[in-house]
This record gives sequence, structure tokens and C-alpha cells, in this order.
Amino acid sequence: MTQAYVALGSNLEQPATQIQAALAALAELTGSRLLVHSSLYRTVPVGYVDQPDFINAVAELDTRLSPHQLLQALMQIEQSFGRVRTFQNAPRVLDLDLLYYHDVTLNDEELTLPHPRLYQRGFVLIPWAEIAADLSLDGYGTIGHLAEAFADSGVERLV
Ligand code: PH2
Ligand code: MG
Ligand code: MG
Repeated sequence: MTQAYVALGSNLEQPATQIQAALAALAELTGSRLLVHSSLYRTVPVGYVDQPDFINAVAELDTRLSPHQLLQALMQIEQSFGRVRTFQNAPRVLDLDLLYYHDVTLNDEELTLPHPRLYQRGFVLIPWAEIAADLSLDGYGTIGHLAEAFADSGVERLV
């Protein structure tokens, strides 16, 4: 079994409900176990800003799937939630991004690991730091350290 982290995001059709349902779907994933997940966070949109706030969270899995198998499984869950791909950073019912797959670095047409944009994203780093502050990414330090730069980035933990 291999440790992997997945970022969850939604800003359409009752986002908090979508994220809760997505966590339940991850818990049911074949060949994997959902070990822990962060709280849900309300976050201001980054990139394309003229869209509703997001709900974001991060989950830790233990998986027998390869990185590409896991990516396919995540995309199937997105589709089953009615994800429609329009333009980059568009509003979405569900986004599941593979952030990290234990020690694997990889870059092909389908997948880059670790996720190439995680370092600039408070909506990923702050929830991730809640469950894996001491995890160290080669050349970047720990998730907890990376998250510190995003203290005032519009990422609010929901109780
Ligand atoms: N996802 C994006 C672009 N911008 N902003 C927030 N707050 N949360 C997201 O999940 C998000 C975003 C592309 O995947
Ligand atoms: Mg994304
Ligand atoms: Mg995505």
C-alpha cells in the first residue's frame, strides 16, 4: 500500500454537500483506504476570480492503485458527480487532484507529481497542513512551513 494525498474542491450545487459525498466515494474506492481527511474550508477563488467561493479539503489514502490508476479512478468519481469540463479554472461540481504519491516524481501528458501548482495554493496547503504538517516535499520543506505563507489568503476553516 502506498500513501497518497488528494485535494478536493467544489463551488457549485451545494459545495459542502458535494465534498462530504466525495469523501464517502473516496472511502469506497477499490484497492484503497481513506485514512484521514482535513476539515472543510471555505476559500476565495484563485486564478479565475469571478465565480463563487469554493469548499476545499485534503484527504490521505493508502492505495494499491498505481498513480495513473488512481488518477483514472479520481476522474471517474468527478464524472459520476456530473463534472463538465468547459475552460481552465471554471466553476465545478467536483475537482479531485492527486497532490502526492509517496516519493514518486513524474511528469507525462496525463500526470505531474507532486502536483505542480500546490506550492502556490493556500486552499491546498492550509487543509493539507492540518493533517500532514510534517510531510516534507523535496526542495520545498514541510507542508506546515509552506502553508505559513498563506495565513491571510482567504482560507477559512469551517467548524
Ligand atoms: N481550483 C482551481 C482554481 N482556483 N480556487 C479555490 N479557492 N479552490 C479551488 O479548488 C480552485 C481555485 C483549479 O482547480
Ligand atoms: Mg484543481
Ligand atoms: Mg483537477
